[in-house]
Amino acid sequence: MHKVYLGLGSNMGDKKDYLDQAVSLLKENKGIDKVEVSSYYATDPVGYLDQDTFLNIVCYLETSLSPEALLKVCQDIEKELNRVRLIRWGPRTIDVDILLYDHMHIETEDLIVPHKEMTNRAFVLLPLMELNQDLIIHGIKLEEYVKQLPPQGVRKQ
Ligand code: A4P
Ligand code: MG
Repeated sequence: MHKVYLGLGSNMGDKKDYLDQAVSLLKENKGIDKVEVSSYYATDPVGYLDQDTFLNIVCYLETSLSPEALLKVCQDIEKELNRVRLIRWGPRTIDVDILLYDHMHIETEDLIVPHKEMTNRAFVLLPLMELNQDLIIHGIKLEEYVKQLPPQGVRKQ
């Protein structure tokens, strides 16, 4: 079984419901064994700022799926929940990103793992800390990244 962390975010409509539906779809998947979910975090938008507050969570999975197959599962969930993507970093019903997959480093056209922005983003690192404080990313402890984060609007719900 592979140990995987996913980052989920929503900032349109009933955000909590979109996140919960995405978690249910992950739990229903035959290739996914165990799903643990962080608290919900209300977070100020990063990147494209003129948009509504996000609700973010991180999920821990144990899965037999390959990284590519898991990416397809994430993208199918986005499709099923009718994600509308008009602006890069813009509003979305649901975004499901692969953050970490075992200790693998992947760099293909479709998939970069660890997720390329995760170490700069409080809305990813704080829920991730909640699930596993001992993670090491690019040889650096998760808590070291957290210590160096600029103050960002991230409120545990
Ligand atoms: N891709 C590459 N690596 C990965 C990966 N590890 N996981 C590729 C998932 N996908 C990966 O992503 C574009 C392409 O990235 C995909 O085709 C996939 O093959 P996308 O999700 O289709 O497009 P996007 O979401 O508009 O772009 P991107 O770069 O994924 O955006 P981010 O980085 O996810 O940023 N602020 C707050 N507070 N909370 C948020 O959740 N999210 C974003 C989106 C911006 N600001 C935010 C939040
Ligand atoms: Mg994405």
